[in-house]
Amino acid sequence: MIRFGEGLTAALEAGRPPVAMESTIFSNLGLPSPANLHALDRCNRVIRAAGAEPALTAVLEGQATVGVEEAHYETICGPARKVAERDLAVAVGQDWPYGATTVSASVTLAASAKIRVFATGGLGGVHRDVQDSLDISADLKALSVHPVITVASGAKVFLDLARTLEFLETSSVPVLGYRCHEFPAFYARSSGLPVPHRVESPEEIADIAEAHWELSGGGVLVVNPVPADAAIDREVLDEAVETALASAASQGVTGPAITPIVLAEIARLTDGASIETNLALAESNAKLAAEIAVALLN
Ligand code: PSU
Ligand code: MN
Repeated sequence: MIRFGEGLTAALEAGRPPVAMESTIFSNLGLPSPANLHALDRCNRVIRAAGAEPALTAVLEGQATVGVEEAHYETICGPARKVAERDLAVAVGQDWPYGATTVSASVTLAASAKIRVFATGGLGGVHRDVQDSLDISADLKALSVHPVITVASGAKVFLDLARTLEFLETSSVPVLGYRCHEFPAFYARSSGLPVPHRVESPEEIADIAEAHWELSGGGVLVVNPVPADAAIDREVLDEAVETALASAASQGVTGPAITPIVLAEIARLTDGASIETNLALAESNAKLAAEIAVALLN
C-alpha cells in the first residue's frame, strides 16, 4: 500500500533511522518558490548529518509514498491539493497526481510505515473562532492516536494556543518543551503559556516516548522554539497576524483554505521575514527529530 523510496529503503537496510516530514509545508500551499526547495534541502542535510534519513511523505500518482526521491522535488515544490488524514484514501482511490500531506496525513503514513519520529514547522490546532466554526485541525487528533513523536515549533501563531494546549491535554498527548518553559508561538519563541513538562536532551525524549508506548500511549509532541536569531519580534508578529486574519475573514475564506492564505499574508506583511523564520525553524526541528531518531536506537 505504501511505496518506499529507494534511498529510504537502502538507508533502513544500513540501519539509519528514518525521520518523516510532511509535504504541505514544501508545496505552494506552505512556502513560496524557491524558499520551499531551500527548506527541503536544509532539512534533508541536517537529518543526514545527524545520522538519520529523511522520509518525506506525499501522495504521488495516487500512491501513498514515504521517502520521496529527489526526482519528484519539482512536483513537491509546486501546486498541490491539500491532503489531511481523512483525504488520504480519496487521494489514493482517485489517483491524485500530487496530494501534499499535512501533519495529520504525515503522522498517519509515518505510523503505517513504522516510522517513529516526524518533523514539521508548526502544527494545526484550535482556531480562534472555534465557538462558531468548530474548526479544530485534524493534526491534534492524529497526534493523539498514532504512536509517533512530532517535533514542531508549537502550533501556528494565528490559532488559539491556550485552547490548543487544552485539547492536547484532553487527548492525552504528552507535550514536552525542549529546553523551554513556554509553549512556542511558531515565529516567536514564547507565548506566555507554560508547557506541562520541560526536557533537556534527545535521550530523555526517547525514554519518555518508549514509556508512553509501553503504556499504550499514542503520539508525543515535542515543542522546539525557533532559533533566537531567526525569531520575529512579538509586536510586529501580533500586528501581522491580526491583519492577516481580518483579511482572510473579509474574503470569506474558511476551512482548509485558511492556513495557506493566512501564512502567505503574514509573509507579505513582514516583508518576507516570516519565510526565513519558517526555514530556520523547520531546519532546527528536523535536526532535533533526527537526534531523537538516533537516540531511539539505543
Ligand atoms: N505550518 C506551516 N506551513 C503549513 C502548515 C503548517 O508553516 O503549510 C500546514 C501543515 O501541513 C499543517 C496544516 O498540518 O497546515 C494544518 O492545516 P489545517 O489548519 O487546515 O488543519
Ligand atoms: Mn481546519
